[in-house]
Amino acid sequence: MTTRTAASAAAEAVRTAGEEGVPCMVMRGGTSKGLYFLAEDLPADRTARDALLLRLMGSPDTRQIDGLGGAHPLTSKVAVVSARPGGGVDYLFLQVSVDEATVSDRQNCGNILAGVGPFAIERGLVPAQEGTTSVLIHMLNTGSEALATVSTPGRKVTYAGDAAIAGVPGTASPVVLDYRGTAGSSCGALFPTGNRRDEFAGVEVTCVDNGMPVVVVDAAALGVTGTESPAELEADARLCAAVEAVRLEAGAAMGLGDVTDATVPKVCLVSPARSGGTFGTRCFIPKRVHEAIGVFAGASAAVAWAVPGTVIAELAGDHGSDGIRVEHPTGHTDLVVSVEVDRETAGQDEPADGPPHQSPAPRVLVTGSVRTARKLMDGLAFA
Ligand code: NQM
Repeated sequence: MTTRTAASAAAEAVRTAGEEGVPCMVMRGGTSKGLYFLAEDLPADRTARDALLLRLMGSPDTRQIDGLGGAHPLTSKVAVVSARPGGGVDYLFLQVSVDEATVSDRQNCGNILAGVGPFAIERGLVPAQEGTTSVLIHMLNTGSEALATVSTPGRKVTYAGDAAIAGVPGTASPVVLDYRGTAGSSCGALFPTGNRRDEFAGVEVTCVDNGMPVVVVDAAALGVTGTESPAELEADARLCAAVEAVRLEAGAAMGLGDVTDATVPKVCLVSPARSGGTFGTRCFIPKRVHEAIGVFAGASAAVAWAVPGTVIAELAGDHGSDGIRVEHPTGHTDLVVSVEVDRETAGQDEPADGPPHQSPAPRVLVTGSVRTARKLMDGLAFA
């Protein structure tokens, strides 16, 4: 399509959606909130689709006052879902920028993912079973998969339940998620630089990708404790500049190219646990600081913690356990992350003489979490 035709297709898509509306479900997924669409209800042309989504969200505008977005990256998200030939569903995650006219598919979102199973059942893409229904979700952003188990008593999705997740008031029905193929799914390798430690912009880091490209840094190395609030961290201009300098160098070394305008990699400041968890986190996503932590960002940081030789491997915690409690600004996220490592030799320097260690590369065996989701509104969205 020429630029001119793409622009007029975009204008036409927005005009039609302004008059007729677009079928849309608003859901909370985990600690995020977003708009869920069937792919067939959005324009197939990308320029037209993005123009429509920007208009629906009210972007660009720091308040998103003329749209459905919540004026924060965590509430300016979109799931596009369709039946997958051969079974299950396809899920494309789109991050709609709040204050810029951009829509990005460069990252996945494990929180919005929590609503995809319920949405797919509600829209009839997957038949509900008695009791629980499993939905195999193919995550298009990373090419990995999630098996979501959704409560469906009486063959109907139920959102009421007794599962609590930190960062969300009250309780809701659990959505149990098992992930497959997350290791290296964005960057091609679990440790994308080939190292367990690197130095970027004068700071020692570990670059890791277990579903999300993450640069893990010991908070102390950046002169903070890791207990500061997101607002305090965002107000610290020195810190934000240091984080961004590290991120730009790390992103290139992780094979992500120039990440100036990209939402990945995230930079996760890690510190000792303070409330009985495994370790504490403050996650730059990347300009704002997460009020909790992304599921895949947490699962990636967990790998860094579990593997000897990384910048946070020495943090306290039971390294024999697969249950990992990631502390964050509004509580904690429980994850199951099991990594096979050779603890005797992994991370050690190669011997100066004699044959190199034959220790196998760490292998992620299991990654899983429990999230909740809630249907907030189902109807037509007007552009
Ligand atoms: O890491 C926000 C979130 C996310 C990402 C972000 C996420 C994940 O909604 O799996 O879900 O990091 O931009 O928590």
